[in-house]
Amino acid sequence: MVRSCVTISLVDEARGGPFVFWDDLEAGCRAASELGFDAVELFLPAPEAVDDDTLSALLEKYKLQVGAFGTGAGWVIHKKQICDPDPTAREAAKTFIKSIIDKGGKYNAPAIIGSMQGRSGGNVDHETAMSYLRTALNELGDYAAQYNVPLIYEPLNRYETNLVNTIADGVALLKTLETDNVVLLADLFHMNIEEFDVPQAIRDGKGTIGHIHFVDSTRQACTRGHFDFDAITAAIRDIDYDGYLSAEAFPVPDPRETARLTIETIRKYFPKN
Ligand code: LER
Ligand code: MN
Repeated sequence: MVRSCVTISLVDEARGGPFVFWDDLEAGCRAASELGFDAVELFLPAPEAVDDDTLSALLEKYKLQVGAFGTGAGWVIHKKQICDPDPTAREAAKTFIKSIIDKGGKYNAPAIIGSMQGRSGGNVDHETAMSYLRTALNELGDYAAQYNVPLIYEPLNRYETNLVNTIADGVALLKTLETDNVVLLADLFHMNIEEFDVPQAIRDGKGTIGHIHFVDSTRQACTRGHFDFDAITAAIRDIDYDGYLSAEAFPVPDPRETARLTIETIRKYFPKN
């Protein structure tokens, strides 16, 4: 069953980024719950930014799950990436991601690797960068398995990485891994830039897509762009997707309206019985 999710960012350095609710975890959870979301996707500056008792109490109070924890703060605040030329820095990047995986383990929530993947360039040629990426995904995928959750890897558009830009390249990458515990994140915003045909790319990702950033072509809420959600949701249904549709969107015109339009679109195509 498809489940609904909305982002909450507590990362000051990510301001201006595509997150719906900001700064106040309880206010975000309250709004998510009032609007009928199943879960929240959390962007924390570091795992200890929210203590476990506080988070557990909020989830219980507002009847929410955590859909996933983002690791983007590892890049925007701590400047750690898994393709760094310096081996010590690569290890530090993996250590940060492990700390987010540990945090998620308490909530049955996977971690997402997006901007922390980095890119090739400078002293790191493409093949070397891909080998660093594979090494990290193997290690971190196996690490996440102790919590019975996958590790989520996100192809990004060409302006954010030059490693993996499409779902097809993501599928090919997964085939080269030793671990079977990594899934792909299909972010419709990145796909709008990189894919020939977004619904077909979703179909081609069948069996590998474990999380979806559900957003319109403008990176605003569904209906505030030119996507054909009839076609996109038909593809999501065709692949028997049963993960989260998560609103990672600019809060335009405001956070609540962004969340409302997202859940309205989710409910239109995936009504609750
Ligand atoms: C994160 O989910 C994402 O989509 C990236 O664009 C953030 O840099
Ligand atoms: Mn995304």
